[in-house]
Amino acid sequence: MKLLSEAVLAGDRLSLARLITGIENQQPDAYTHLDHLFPYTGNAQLIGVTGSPGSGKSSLVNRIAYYYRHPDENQPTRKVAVVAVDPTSPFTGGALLGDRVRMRDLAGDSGVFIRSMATRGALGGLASATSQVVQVLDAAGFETIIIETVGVGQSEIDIARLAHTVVVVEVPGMGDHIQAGKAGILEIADILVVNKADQDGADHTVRLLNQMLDLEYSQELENITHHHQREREGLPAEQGNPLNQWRPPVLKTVATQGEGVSELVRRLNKHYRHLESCDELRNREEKRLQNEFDHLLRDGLITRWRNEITDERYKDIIAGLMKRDYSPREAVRKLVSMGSFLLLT
Ligand SMILES: Nc1nc2c(ncn2[C@@H]2O[C@H](COP(=O)(O)OP(=O)(O)OP(=O)(O)O)[C@@H](O)[C@H]2O)c(=O)[nH]1
Ligand SMILES: [Mg+2]
Repeated sequence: MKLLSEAVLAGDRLSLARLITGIENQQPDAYTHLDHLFPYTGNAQLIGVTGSPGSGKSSLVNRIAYYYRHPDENQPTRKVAVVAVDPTSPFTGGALLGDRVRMRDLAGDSGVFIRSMATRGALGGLASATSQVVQVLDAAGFETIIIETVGVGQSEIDIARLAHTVVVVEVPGMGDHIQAGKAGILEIADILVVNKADQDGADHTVRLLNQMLDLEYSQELENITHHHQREREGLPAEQGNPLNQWRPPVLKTVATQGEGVSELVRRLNKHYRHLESCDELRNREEKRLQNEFDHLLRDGLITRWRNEITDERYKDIIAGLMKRDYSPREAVRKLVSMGSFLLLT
């Protein structure tokens, strides 16, 4: 039973691909292998790359991966995996244009593994499937795992939460778009990239983004002043130490030429060290695991409850709600406090 997960641990690529397919298809034995692999996870640096369609994410991810494989002198090479998640595409299997581009540069390198994933059913399912695929790659010894996803909607935010560092890719001349998507960008970006900097208006977009960040972080600055004042007065630090704040840098890249990529990788690594130094790495990991556990627990309890009661009983409960005999919240409270899921009075 353990064979497949052992082969994955030993670095067998075919087994790795098979297990990922099993997870995508929600095969029960794939989950058993995932359980075997769990003790070997938690080591990889996870990078999320998101942005509008066509902004150059795949080209950039390709360059980042290549850079980790061929770093500047005195830097160790790293094994890199790429998971390209496309919430809008019903297809899967590595047929995306970006992947073909990638294949050309990175083909034949056993230190690189690239995989595309697409929507199957609910988006929440996609986020958890991505999380599981990342766990497999982590256990398989990939030191850096890049998760690429389109847009900045809720599904991307869920996927972004998996990553230690989130890169949001913009392109020149997106002023109005930036205004509209401001909240989403600021919520998730650790690093902002203006790609296609070979096109007009790149500097303008960089300025816009910096202004946006200045507004956001002037508040942080006040918090820091407040923090120092408390320190001088010998008062204990308040929760959420503002000195832990990271102001996202805004970088320019030309992904097609590889310009700006070494600086981007330098900042990626710097952000990772920043997370380490303020214990944020542990906090994020804890939050992530807690989230996953809560989700599974909820799913598990719902499944168990639905297996225990008949469809008729379920309809009765809903009918009670329709008659306003009890509210949904009251119904849940009663069902849960009774320990048995069978009765509702
Ligand atoms: N001029 C210019 N073109 C670029 C640059 N980066 C990417 N492109 C081009 O932009 C197009 C889209 O690039 P992709 O890397 O596929 O963009 P993407 O964001 O992954 O696209 P989707 O996955 O479809 O959302 C391609 O034709 C690239 O060659 C750049 O820095 N400058
Ligand atoms: Mg792409």
